[in-house]
Amino acid sequence: MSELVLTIGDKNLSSWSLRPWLLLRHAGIPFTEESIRLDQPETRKILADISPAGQVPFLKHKIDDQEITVWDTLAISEYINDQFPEKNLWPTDGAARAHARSICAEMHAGFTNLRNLWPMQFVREGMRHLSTGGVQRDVDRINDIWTDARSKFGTKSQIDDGFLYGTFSIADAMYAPVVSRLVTYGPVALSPLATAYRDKIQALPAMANWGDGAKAELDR
Ligand SMILES: N[C@@H](CCC(=O)N[C@@H](CS)C(=O)NCC(=O)O)C(=O)O
Repeated sequence: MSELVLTIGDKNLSSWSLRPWLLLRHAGIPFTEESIRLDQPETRKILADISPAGQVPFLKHKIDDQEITVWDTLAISEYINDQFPEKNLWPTDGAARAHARSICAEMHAGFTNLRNLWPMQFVREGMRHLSTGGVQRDVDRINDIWTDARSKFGTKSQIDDGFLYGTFSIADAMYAPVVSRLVTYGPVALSPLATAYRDKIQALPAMANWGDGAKAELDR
């Protein structure tokens, strides 16, 4: 018996939850989803009781009578990659993989202006926000990252499905919440390669599915 259980937060709000969820869903890896409502009076206590870091997302892998818990988005992504090597969730080319790991680390540790001033509101549209200097710097850096990855690796890979490194990878999942923010708070000027990449991710069936879930949660 082997079962993956991913615990996530509200789909409209929880950008960190979207990342491993999209990774599993788009890669076609079966998993069970559990959800905790954030920003409720009881949220802190529930998270403190069941989540190692008191946050979502976290993953439980039940294998027979053993249970492995993994938390924090990058660690969850690495664990999924280890468990399903045939999915090639890191690019197979060494230079592309080094680039992908670098931009994932950069996303994990940075972009605080974008995160704080443009919080993910997955199903809201047309929220026009002034681009303060800090947000514009983050958007410019993301534009450079996407353009660089697509021009140096994605467009040159043997199979180019339009993802950052050609085929779907952890890096695409890590940057998916940024796509949502650019749609919600845009428009912002991007290079032609970055624009095409944003539209590619926004059009993924898994993104639509997450949006349906977010709408259903808002209606409850
Ligand atoms: N470094 C963590 C960040 C996770 C995080 O910030 N989760 C937020 C939701 S998006 C959370 O659990 N907030 C609830 C809280 O902190 O009380 C990761 O990479 O997974």
